[in-house]
Amino acid sequence: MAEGRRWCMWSCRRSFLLILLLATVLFVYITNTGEIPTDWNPKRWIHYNSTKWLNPFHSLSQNVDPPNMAESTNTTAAAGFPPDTTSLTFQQTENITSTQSTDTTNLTTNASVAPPTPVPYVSPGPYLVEYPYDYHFIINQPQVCKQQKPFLVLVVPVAPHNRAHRDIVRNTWGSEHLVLGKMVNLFFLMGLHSGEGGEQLQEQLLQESKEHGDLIQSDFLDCYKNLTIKTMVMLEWLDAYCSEASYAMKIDSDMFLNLPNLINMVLNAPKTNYMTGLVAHGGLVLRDPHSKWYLPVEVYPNSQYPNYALGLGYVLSLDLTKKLVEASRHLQPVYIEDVFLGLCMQHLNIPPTDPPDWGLFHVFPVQYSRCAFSRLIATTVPENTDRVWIWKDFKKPGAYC
Ligand SMILES: *[C@@H]1O[C@H](CO)[C@@H](O)[C@H](O)[C@H]1NC(C)=O
Ligand SMILES: *[C@@H]1O[C@H](CO)[C@@H](O)[C@H](O)[C@H]1NC(C)=O
Ligand SMILES: *[C@@H]1O[C@H](CO)[C@@H](O)[C@H](O)[C@H]1NC(C)=O
Ligand SMILES: CC(=O)N[C@H]1CO[C@H](CO)[C@@H](O)[C@@H]1O
Repeated sequence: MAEGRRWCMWSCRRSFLLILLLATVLFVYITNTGEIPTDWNPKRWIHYNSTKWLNPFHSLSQNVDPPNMAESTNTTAAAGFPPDTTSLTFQQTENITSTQSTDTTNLTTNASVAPPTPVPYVSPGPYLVEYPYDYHFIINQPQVCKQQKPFLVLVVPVAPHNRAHRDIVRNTWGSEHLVLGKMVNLFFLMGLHSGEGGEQLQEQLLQESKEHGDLIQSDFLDCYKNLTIKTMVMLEWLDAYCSEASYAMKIDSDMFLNLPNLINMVLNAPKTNYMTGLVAHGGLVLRDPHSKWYLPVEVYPNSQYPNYALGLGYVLSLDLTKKLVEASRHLQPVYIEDVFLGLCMQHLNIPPTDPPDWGLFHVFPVQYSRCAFSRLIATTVPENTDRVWIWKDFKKPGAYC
């Protein structure tokens, strides 16, 4: 199957030039950049994300920047990819092309540049993902939105093996389907399990899907580095199967969500071109190769990202799904999913909207109290908190504050 995909990558994308371009880019990465760390450290994530979004409020940018963030002065107003970068890449491509045309057979012996035929798969390198690409849904719920006509669709990205997280969500905020008279549907989105025990897990997923009817699985490899693929596949799915809904929210499985407050917010929000959440203003591009969110200058030359909504929970009007998918075709698919959506929004010239109140979305865990949680929309919760207990306590009748 993998071979099939690789072959398809080759034949479907007719353009030999493109492959060569990717090969060049890969070559440049391999020679110029370090590995990014594969571990996943939530504390660093929180630190980094909070750094990004705190900047505008506390002018902390100079104090809390990780080291090595000082960046070239060459930042232009437009945060796209300046012509310089592109032309540089193309120059190299032409160079390889001409080498190839005069010396076809010997190109393959220089295997570090282009893999030998007939396995022409070319990795996009560590900072870009394989998107756009014709991924397919293996588990799908094509009828749910058509039949239930939700006002709001919740999509929770989750790893295939993470049944426990799904069950917690199903037993807490995911259990609410009619909120303030509005229909809400919940879906879990995943890719293919990577590693041992794939077949058995797949059986279990099919069973779970029969039981709950809320799983969506696409055939990309599910791993942290592929989150951008997950997000784009989510948008494609929403556009294909839930385009009649008014709003969608992407929310991580370890969050607490106050649905009535969310519904209240969107009932007073614009109906189109609307995206909100915890919007990072002037987020800095991390240039330390050891950072979890490192991006080399070659991939993104500006020192700041355009405004973007942090990935832990953001809301968008459904009209945006199609537009974002279209916009993504014009951009380099960087692996940092929320940043990539920010770049797509910038391409569309639609800035993300700040929430009506800064207390509504929290990236720092909020200590649980009925009063505090009654005033927010979404928050991370302290590690090792019993989220089912919180939920039960929160749903008890009585005054919140
Ligand atoms: C690549 O291009 C540069 C400048 O265009 C040229 O000097 C160099 O000889 C070329 N290399 C090859 C292998 O064609
Ligand atoms: C390929 O390289 C070999 C030596 O590595 C050489 O003998 C041969 O002539 C080259 N073929 C072409 C087409 O240049
Ligand atoms: C991301 O998914 C693609 C498509 O399934 C796969 O080829 C690639 O290896 C994955 N990336 C990683 C880092 O696993
Ligand atoms: C960079 C590199 O390895 N170039 C080699 C490509 O292959 C030709 C012929 O086999 C060699 O002469 C080059 O040195």
